[in-house]
Amino acid sequence: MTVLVVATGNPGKLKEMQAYLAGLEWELVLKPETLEVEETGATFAENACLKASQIALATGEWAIADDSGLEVEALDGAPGVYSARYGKTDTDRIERLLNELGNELNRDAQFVCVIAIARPDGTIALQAEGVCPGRILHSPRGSGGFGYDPIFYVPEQRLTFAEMSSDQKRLLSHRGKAFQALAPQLQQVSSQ
Ligand code: ITT
Repeated sequence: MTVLVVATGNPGKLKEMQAYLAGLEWELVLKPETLEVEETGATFAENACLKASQIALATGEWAIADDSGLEVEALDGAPGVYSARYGKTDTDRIERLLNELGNELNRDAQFVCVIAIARPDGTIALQAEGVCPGRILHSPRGSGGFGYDPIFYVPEQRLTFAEMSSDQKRLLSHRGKAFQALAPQLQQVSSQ
């Protein structure tokens, strides 16, 4: 089985990525904690490719990275690629977002995720994007998931991501959609 380094330091993402990759012909290995990549890109795609490429080059193995974030319409797309840097903890980030949005009536938002897979020489083999539309609540609801999940409400399900089971979030989420788009190629690449 080919080794695939999962290039994330976010435990919430890691858990979800492991679930999407289970059953494929890859031997999943965690990124060494000390190996960090500076996210200098202006887009999710640039940052996903940067992380996958640099971790692949540093380890000499295949690597997979996820760059994702929340785009809020009334905030002109913020926090976007800065979602992780919007505050120190998940609670701080949620509080800041709710403060900035205040009583704004337009609560429309979307989660975006780009997944990139790099070969051991750092070149990108696969890339896919997934988007999940929703709304920002006025206060958090639910205890599952991670990050902004408690304030991200999906109207069709009448639930926040944090109120969904992991299977439900997996089917609907931005990350789920990116992995669904990658699935056929993932199978091919992993069995080469
Ligand atoms: P790595 O770069 O090490 O993977 P990170 O947390 O820094 O971890 P990003 O730069 O991609 O990752 O930032 C994404 C941020 O967007 C993340 O920290 C969360 O706050 C948020 N986010 C992404 N996907 C999410 C999800 O499914 N649910 C809730 N919040 C999410």
